[in-house]
Amino acid sequence: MDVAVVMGSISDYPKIQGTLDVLDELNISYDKQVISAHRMPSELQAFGSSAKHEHYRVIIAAAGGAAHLPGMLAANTTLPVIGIPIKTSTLNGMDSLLSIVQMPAGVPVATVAIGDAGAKNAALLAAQILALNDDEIANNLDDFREKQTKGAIESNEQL
Ligand code: RP5
Repeated sequence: MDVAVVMGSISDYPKIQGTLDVLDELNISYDKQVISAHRMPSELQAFGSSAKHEHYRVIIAAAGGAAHLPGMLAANTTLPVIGIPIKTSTLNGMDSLLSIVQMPAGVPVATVAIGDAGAKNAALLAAQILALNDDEIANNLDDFREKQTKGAIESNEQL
């Protein structure tokens, strides 16, 4: 699999559907699993440490609230980790965003926006990383951008 999609809770699953849809659209292979940083700390460490040997090339990690999952995965691997801050009901995802984005120097997490745009952009950013060494994904990305541009231009017809 090219991409590991990891979420902190099954409650995050519906909120990252956009990630999976974009990965499907670009024909990128992935698998998905729940690994809670706080409820499954040993599993988190084992997954992070073995991710490269499992031949993943990018990790997308979604978490909400005290969102330590992306950062702790990044601490256990040198694969690129993209963090999705889940929109929470209590603090609207600001808690998730700040937990994910404020990594200390030395352990980066590429953090996308809160909400649907972030979920989709996480997949697109993963695709752009993979496209550096994969012509099929590069072509699929070009098609995606072309379609997107065409859609934006054609939206003028609705005015
Ligand atoms: C985080 O806590 C998860 O990523 C989720 O967004 C949040 C709440 O989890 P649940 O209590 O719904 O399982 O670890």
